[in-house]
Amino acid sequence: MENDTNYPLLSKINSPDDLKKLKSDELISLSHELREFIIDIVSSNPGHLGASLGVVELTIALHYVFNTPCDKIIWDVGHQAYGHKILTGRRDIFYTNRKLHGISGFPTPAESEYDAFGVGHASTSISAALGIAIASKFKKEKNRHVVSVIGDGSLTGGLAYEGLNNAGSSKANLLVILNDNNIAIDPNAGAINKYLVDITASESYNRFKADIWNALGYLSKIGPNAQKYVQKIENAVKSVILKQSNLFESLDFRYFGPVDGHDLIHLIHVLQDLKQIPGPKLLHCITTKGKGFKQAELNQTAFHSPGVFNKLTGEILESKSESSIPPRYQDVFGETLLELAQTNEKIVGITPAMTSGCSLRIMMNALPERTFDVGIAEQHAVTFSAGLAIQGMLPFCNIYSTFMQRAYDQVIHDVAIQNLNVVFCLDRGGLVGDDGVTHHGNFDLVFMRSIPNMIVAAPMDEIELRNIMYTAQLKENGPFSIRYPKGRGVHTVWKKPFQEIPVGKGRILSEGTDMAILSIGTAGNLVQEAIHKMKSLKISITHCDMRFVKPLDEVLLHKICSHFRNIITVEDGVLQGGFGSAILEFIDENDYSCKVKRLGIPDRFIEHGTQQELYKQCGFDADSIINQVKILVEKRYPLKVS
Ligand SMILES: Cc1ncc(C[n+]2csc(CCOP(=O)(O)OP(=O)(O)O)c2C)c(N)n1
Repeated sequence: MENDTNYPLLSKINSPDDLKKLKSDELISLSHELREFIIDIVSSNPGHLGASLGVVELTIALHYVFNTPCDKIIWDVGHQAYGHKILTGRRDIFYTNRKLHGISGFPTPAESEYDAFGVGHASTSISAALGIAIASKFKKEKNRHVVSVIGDGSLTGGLAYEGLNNAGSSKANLLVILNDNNIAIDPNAGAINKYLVDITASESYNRFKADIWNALGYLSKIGPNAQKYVQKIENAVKSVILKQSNLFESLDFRYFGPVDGHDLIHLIHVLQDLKQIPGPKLLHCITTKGKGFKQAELNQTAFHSPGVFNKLTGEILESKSESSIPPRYQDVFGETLLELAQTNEKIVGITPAMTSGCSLRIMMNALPERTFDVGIAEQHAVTFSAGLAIQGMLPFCNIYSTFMQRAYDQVIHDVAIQNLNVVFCLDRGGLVGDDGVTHHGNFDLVFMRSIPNMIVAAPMDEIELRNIMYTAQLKENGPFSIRYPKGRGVHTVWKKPFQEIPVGKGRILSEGTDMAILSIGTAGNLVQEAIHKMKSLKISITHCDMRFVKPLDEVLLHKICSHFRNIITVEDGVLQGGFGSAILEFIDENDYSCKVKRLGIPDRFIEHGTQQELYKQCGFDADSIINQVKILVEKRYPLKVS
């Protein structure tokens, strides 16, 4: 890209050192180029857009002022770090973002020394930054600065407060930048959001701010005495602070701002000044999500992660609601829950900040008083559901499988021990594709099946999903978990009348004589594809969709295990302790001598790629299943018992 005429400045930035050579007006031109570059690439190679556009100036200012990679910048979630990646040596490979073997969509230390901490889940940056700052103290790296950049949405997560609480008392050198764009993916929920709006609009705070900035303007010139002057100002405005009772000040942070996060030159001056102030401090930056791309500013939720779009018109090109193609699982969940809630008034819907992502939006629009977006707060979502349930409501608590990892104790302690009727709908179960390692929902079958009282269901398609959701609300079942994947189902006509599915009852999809394949969830569709492709091979297979990992359909399993010597299990989840392991346990406990080959996700972290590419990589796409069948046949195991 050297000397690219479209990007005359950006094409010369190979590391933050190059950035530091630019003059003020060039830095501003660079911010325009960086924005254009992100829009250009993300329009054809989809990823997160709005968040990165919103922090273009902040990104340039941070790398201009701080000495990265020695100084550490920790991006919360990391979906806003495209500019950071491009400025830190990954410009020419940015087109591989989120693709198989390409760069990750999130900061990843293994990818670059500029990625100070691996992220993907929200609200971790303050705790991580504090750890890094304290470690630097131990290592006597006195000049290292540590910066956490956290959004107002991520500040709704409890972990952020645990970090603030600890950091405030630690006196560690730590700068938290609150990137406040007044939205998460959907409009931000909760009282913190209101607090941030209030503090931004507050007159006395603006006066306080003016005092601080006047002093800071002075600080640039006085350098080493900065601490003394800040102390003075603090004393002078203490009464204002106390009256205002600033949340961050009360946690022993020095609060600065709010500042305009798009005024690059001012931002640079502010950061240079803050560099001289020791201890924990927070800079409140106001930004616009999607800044500089009109459609992204106007429709911030859709442009959080828009898919392919026309970079000139802003039209999103991948239609998300065509009737001629199977529906997205998330929409099946959303529409089905509304249908059920309309006849069962105990049902309430809960999401931790994924109202659009999980399509709870459908119920929220129709029944707003029975639908709750609780912020990025998975632990709270679960315990809140438990509270609702103990009073006789029936919460459908929808949490992406990967984010449910956060709330494991709440599931056990607050729901399962009390055997409460909470239906956990785990969206994005299994390999999610391009979001990669931090977002795959690979562990839920394992961690849910080990909890007493928990029913663990994984429907194979969208009709089954509807029927299992219907079943879950028919009677008091105790905790009931239903997992389904990212992406689309297999039927174009799916809104069929509800049918109850007996809990723990699997189904036989095809009957054959050579071997049995047992599958759970949507991996069953890969088995069906394999069987279809194998027709010419004349291998005759029984395929069971087990539907439930717990309770297992023991009647069906006795039948299968007494009839077949060779069994293959297939799951879109980790093999260690998962569905296949449950089958092995059954075989062992019942003294069967079947040989079981388990296909699923191996014991390593899986990176990004399309779902199909990753199924293949893990060895359970249709072709891998066929290969496994052939291997078993070729090994000439006796195919049937006796
Ligand atoms: C624990 C967890 N829950 C949910 C998400 C999904 N998620 C990704 S970005 C995001 C919104 C973050 O909002 P904010 O911090 O304000 O950043 P913005 O996108 O507005 O820049 C959410 C909910 C996540 N990454 N981690």
